[in-house]
Amino acid sequence: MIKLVGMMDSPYVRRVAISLELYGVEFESQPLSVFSTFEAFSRINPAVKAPTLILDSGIRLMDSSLILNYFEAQAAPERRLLPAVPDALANDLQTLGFILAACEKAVQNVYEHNLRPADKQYSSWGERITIQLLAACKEWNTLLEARPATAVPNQVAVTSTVAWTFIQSMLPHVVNAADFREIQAIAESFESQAVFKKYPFN
Ligand SMILES: N[C@@H](CCC(=O)N[C@@H](CS)C(=O)NCC(=O)O)C(=O)O
Repeated sequence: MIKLVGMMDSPYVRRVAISLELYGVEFESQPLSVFSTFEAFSRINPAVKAPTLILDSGIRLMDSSLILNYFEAQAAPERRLLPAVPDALANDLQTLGFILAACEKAVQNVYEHNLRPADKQYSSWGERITIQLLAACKEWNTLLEARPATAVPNQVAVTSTVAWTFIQSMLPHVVNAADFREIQAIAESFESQAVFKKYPFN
């Protein structure tokens, strides 16, 4: 059975889990932490990156977008989470790019403040990642406003929802939900769906 290694407090692990469920791919979740279970994780993947996905063949895939590329490529047309038409695909990939940039800057912000001792923090780096995070959220919100509303999850909806839940759980003092109403509304509506509740942020 396919194994997904990593915890659901990672937006990257969570986007893979929810997407696999939507693709109809069975998998076993192995909730190892890249921090508290570093040694055990490193025995599975010496690079200690979550998510790591182990195929039945033993091949180890990492990076959520690469993992999702693999499953999107073999999904039945009605299960695909990205559009097939190039212009629509480019549009969705643009939106995903801003969401993932925001996510990366949010993770860097959390690491900077939670992992580095206060006297070792580098303020101009902290300011830079906050500027980048807020700028990416602005583009993300604007791009979502331009999309037709849908209750059917696609990759933009999945990634937007898990990224926003992560950001609002970890950095509500940095990213004010009231400034990004479209992202907030989409996250609220999808978090109430069963597939998102099956893999809660924790
Ligand atoms: N671009 C990667 C980012 C994955 C990532 O940074 N995961 C974090 C957990 S949220 C991690 O592995 N952190 C440990 C580390 O970077 O050392 C993806 O999409 O999977």
